[in-house]
Amino acid sequence: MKSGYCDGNLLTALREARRVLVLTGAGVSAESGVPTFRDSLVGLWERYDPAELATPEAFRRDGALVWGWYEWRRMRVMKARPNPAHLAIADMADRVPSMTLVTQNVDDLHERAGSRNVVHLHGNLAAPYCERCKRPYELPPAAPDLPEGGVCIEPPRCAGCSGLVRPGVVWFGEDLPQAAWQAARDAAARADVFLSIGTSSVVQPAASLIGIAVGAGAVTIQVNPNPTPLEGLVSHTLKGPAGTVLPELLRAWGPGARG
Ligand code: BJW
Ligand code: ZN
Repeated sequence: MKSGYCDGNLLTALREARRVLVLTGAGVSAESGVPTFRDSLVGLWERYDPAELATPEAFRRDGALVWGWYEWRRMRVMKARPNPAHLAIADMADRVPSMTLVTQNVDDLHERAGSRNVVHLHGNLAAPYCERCKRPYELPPAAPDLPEGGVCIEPPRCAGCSGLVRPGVVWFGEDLPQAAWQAARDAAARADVFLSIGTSSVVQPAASLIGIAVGAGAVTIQVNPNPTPLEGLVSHTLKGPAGTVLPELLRAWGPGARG
């Protein structure tokens, strides 16, 4: 085995896998310049208070503050590009008979890298909707131009019922989209390989998916430059940035049975 990151058992598990679940978090988009939440110094929650910005109560209290902050985040994503980690994950789908990509990310960088049928557990910055009647709101095509952290912007009103339009993300205390959560749980229960990439694995219920996979006998792999609570649980830890580790893993994997 030549790869510095992978051992033979791991590569055998990948090459023989029939159903793979890839769970991604903010770390996968970090190398595209999209900030994570909990990394020291650079994480969003180091600089901004989630209780003031990422709860339904915060939106009710100060909708303009919350909408402006999410517009700034949306602008950053629109200006970002997929990185080698997103591309490697898209490539992986061609190497296994069945792969489910479940993301906690609210950006569209997986889709822009070529991944299809991405399961978004925490919604999407580009899919705001009316908080009253749930009607989707169509955003203007141009990226907003906002300073760091955004500015207060009154949220738009729904064309159907005049209710307030809210960001299309899942805030603390809110339920996950039912269909996405069901699809993720089903994929975890069926997976023979589970890859957890770029997530701190502290936010529930997403962090519970790996337990379902372990219970079903899956080989588990974590890709992260930093320690997480999964350290003692996973079968393999690949320590390093996803944009380096994943292309390396694919090179070691080779073309795979499906060419
Ligand atoms: C790299 C890298 C590189 C860096 N390469 N890696 C049970 C117990 C305790 C609490 C709860 C519980 N059940 C529910 C809760 C409450 C809450 C929760 O989990 N809180 C915990 C924080 C304690 N969960 C909820 O409220 C959820 N709702 C729910 O469960 O409803 C029912 C219910 C409600 C209340 C009580 C009980 C049940 C909803 C959670 C919604 C999460 N929303 C957010 C914000 C989305 C909108 C937005 O974008 O603003 O989602 S929070 C934030 O965290 C965001 C992320 O998707 C999520 C996960 O973060 P992620 O992706 O892991 O990022 P980081 O920053 O944490 O980690 C990045 C990692 O990357 C790090 O490890 C780095 O090392 C690594 N990294 N560079 C690879 N280059
Ligand atoms: Zn409405």
